[in-house]
Amino acid sequence: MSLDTTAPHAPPVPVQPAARPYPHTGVTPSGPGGLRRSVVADPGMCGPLASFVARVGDWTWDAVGRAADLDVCGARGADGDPCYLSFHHLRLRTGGVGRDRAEPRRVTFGDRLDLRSRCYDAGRLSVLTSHRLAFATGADGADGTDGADRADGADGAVGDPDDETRAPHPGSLRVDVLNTWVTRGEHGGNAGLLRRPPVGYDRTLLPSRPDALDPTLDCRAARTALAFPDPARAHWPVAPGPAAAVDHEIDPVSDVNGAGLLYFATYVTLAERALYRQWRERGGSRGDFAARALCEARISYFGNADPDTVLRLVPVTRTDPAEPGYEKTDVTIRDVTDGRLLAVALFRHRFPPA
Ligand code: YXS
Repeated sequence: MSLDTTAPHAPPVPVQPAARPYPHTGVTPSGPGGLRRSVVADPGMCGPLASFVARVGDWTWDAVGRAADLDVCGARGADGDPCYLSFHHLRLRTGGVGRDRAEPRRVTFGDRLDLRSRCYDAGRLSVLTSHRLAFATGADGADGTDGADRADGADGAVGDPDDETRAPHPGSLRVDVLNTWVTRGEHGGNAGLLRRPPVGYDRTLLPSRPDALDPTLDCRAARTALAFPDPARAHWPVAPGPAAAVDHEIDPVSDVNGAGLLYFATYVTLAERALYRQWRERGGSRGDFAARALCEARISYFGNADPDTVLRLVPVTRTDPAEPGYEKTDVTIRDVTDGRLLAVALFRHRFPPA
């Protein structure tokens, strides 16, 4: 290729070489059951919320493996069958206000992130992992709970920065994940998973879970009420518009993980898709949907499903009467055939970010 040397070019702007890569795999132990990890955001964890959540899942398995000194990916029960550290409950909360809110969709290629994770014993067959993720340039130590969230008392008080139960600070988000060891029952299939610990799993290596991180009561309530308990927002009216139920045939191309199970991050994709469809039916634009700031996402997993299953997702959206751009949506996911409840999810969004 020859260059056109006659064109009136502006003098070239010197381009600085990209900074040297952050230590991608920089992981250091940090107290009982804990670790600290330097992360450079790569394309696989950016964009869709589910991609980010999937990465949190990988971090979770890795953290549990290190804390419990176990090969989580190769775990097997006494009968030799695989045991999976299945996702039972996930709660993601973002800290900060307006455009500074540290939400997953803000993460882009090359961002330097500081991850602190701690695994707790949550019963004979369960592990609770608390992740705190901060943009490396952001603060993680000042009081940054969203003012409105704090005012309604929903996100907890801000206090001791080492308190594992506190709400996220500005520039940081936190994800608490409850995992339970499961295996397939004697008939195989995904519908009737059984609790089963793998050989070599020693829960005594993990510190005990703080009571404040126990989601069990909320999950039990969500299972019957089809929404997580939320007294502070109980007065919010249901947004007018169609109750847009979405049927989804499990897609073997995208929905199933390497163990043949409906992947935990797929539930997030499907629930968000139901939200989006409802948003459009209410007259919302694509751009506005993407511009909303995610304050919280939460999901309880009550069951799995085989690949030939049709799922029905029903989103119910409520709006803050005092701030119309502030919405929460509860989503149920069921097996259409027998009505079996597979999951209950919650999303809280603010629009527009101020
Ligand atoms: O009443 P108690 O105190 O005994 O408490 C009950 C429930 O309240 C509580 N519980 C929960 N706690 C937190 N989160 C929940 N989602 C939840 N659900 C229930 O636990 C106690 C026992 O509940 P129960 O009787 O329903 O348990 P179960 O033995 O009948 O069923 C437990 C599971 C885990 C087998 C079942 O919930 C299940 O199949 N959940 C779906 C798990 C799943 O498929 N996750 C997504 C895929 S995981 C994934 O993608 C991984 C990468 S992997 O490849 O590993 O699968």
